[in-house]
Amino acid sequence: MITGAKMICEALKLEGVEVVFGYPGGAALNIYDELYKQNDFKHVLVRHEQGAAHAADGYARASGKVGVAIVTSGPGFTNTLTGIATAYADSIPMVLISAQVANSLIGTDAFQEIDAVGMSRPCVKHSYLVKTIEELPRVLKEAFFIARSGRPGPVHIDIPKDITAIKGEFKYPSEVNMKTYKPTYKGNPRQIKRLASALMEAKKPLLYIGGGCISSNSSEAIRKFVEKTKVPAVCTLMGLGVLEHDNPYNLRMAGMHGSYRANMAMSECDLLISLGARFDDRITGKTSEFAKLAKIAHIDIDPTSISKIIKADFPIVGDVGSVISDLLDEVKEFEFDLSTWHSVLDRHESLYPSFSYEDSDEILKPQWVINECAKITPNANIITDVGQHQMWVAQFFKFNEPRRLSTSGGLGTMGYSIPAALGVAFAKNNEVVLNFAGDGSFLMNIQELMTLTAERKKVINIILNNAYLGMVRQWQTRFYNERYSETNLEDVQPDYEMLARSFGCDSFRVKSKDEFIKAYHECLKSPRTCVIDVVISRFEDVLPMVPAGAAIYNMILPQKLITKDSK
Ligand SMILES: Cc1ncc(C[n+]2csc(CCOP(=O)(O)OP(=O)(O)O)c2C)c(N)n1
Repeated sequence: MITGAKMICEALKLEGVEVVFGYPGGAALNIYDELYKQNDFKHVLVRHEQGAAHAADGYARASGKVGVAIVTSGPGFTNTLTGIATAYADSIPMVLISAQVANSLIGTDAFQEIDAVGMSRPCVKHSYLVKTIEELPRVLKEAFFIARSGRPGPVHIDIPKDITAIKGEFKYPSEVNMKTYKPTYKGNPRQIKRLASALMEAKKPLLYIGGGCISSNSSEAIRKFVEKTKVPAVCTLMGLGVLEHDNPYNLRMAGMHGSYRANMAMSECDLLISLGARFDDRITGKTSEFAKLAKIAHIDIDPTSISKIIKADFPIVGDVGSVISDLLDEVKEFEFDLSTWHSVLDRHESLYPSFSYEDSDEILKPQWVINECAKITPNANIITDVGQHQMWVAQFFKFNEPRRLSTSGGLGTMGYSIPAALGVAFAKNNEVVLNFAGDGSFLMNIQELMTLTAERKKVINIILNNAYLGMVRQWQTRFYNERYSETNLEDVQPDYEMLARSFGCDSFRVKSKDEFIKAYHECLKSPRTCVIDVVISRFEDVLPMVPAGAAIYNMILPQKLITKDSK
């Protein structure tokens, strides 16, 4: 017989958990007492519970394993909501354990009581309130299973304090048997055959690669498919890295800030095969104009996402890797001749290369900084925050592998990047971990710099500092007649160099190319977490841009095409 708190630790050990991010408090004291006594996994004390959830999320994205966070009741839990919603929006596997007031106090407005399950329900894949010690082992087992299987996502377990104190028998189930939850991994053979016939007839087929290709580890199967069939592919922000940057069939990112060629391919194709993507409005633009000439194949493990936004002609429920391999088997004897389609796409590319910007020697351009980092550290693990800098990284860093980019795509959560980078640093020991943030985003969870220092983890943080909430400023420039309402941060910024130093980081402020390169090399040599505050041009816009609600072929394009991203 062991206590509920001990059961939690035993379950985490049996699940192979290496690291847990958390923050203690009254209702969580029994759990924290048990954590103190064990050596099976590491607990990392973050400095804010939002950081715990984002760190677990970053760890999960980079490692492919389930991220775990533990927090106390009431405000401890509510502080994690943005983090679990962020993970939910991007289908990231996570188990969040929150402590709750004792069972006898639930419903009495007790100190630090909150209806945690009621609050988490809309933004988790599943949630549990544990009522008895007997059910605890099963709940823990199910939580990990649900988080990582099917379409992954966060699972929340709320555990009252008395349950963590009383003892029960600990028999950890070896299997999960839930009648109502059985993900389908194998695609329907009849539908796959139908799609294969359509593909062999298509003149302008196109793959549309989403984050599901990364969570299902399907990159290799997709690369094989592309190599054999020569079908070109566009990707979403979440699908970056599934194809190598320079793969000749990689048309790069599509959508609001996608390339001209990718968006025109979407608009002109006659068969669009969506792989683990969800037709987000940042991709489709005006839905009535989206891929109007195409038959749509929608392949996804989550049946509820199919035909949700755009009606599918070929709905296929299944694991992307498995379905695409089966599809390849059906067409592998066929000789595809897509040369006319490729020459159309090449023409688009020669008109507006993906991606381009106007460089300067007077003032640092963010695109140049990102390009330079890609040159110096091509294999870095990248984290971004949210804003213009995020889109520039997506456009200009060269992603050659899946799980190299951790970014909040679905929810667009500012404040994501420092804690997520902490999680990535745990997943990718001894590799370069590089975080790009804007000056606005960087302040939102800056306290986690302290955690990085305390844990002796190294992240290189680059602040692309335009002294604006840049992405909002861009919309104000273009759609609000330059009324910069509450976005100008000039003269009201902290001294980032001093601030970073106070957290124990190495820090630099740079204004020129030479200074940047020198500082970046210093950071690579340093054992500590580093911050480079990079003063960039203030009015740079992210282009191309599709105005909200417009068709994706209606892009605002760069005026002058001077510097293409360097190969
Ligand atoms: C938590 C949160 N609040 C507000 C927003 C809206 N928002 C999106 S981008 C942005 C500006 C980001 O500014 P900064 O971090 O300086 O990056 P930049 O766009 O300048 O690269 C804002 C306010 C958001 N995405 N998340």
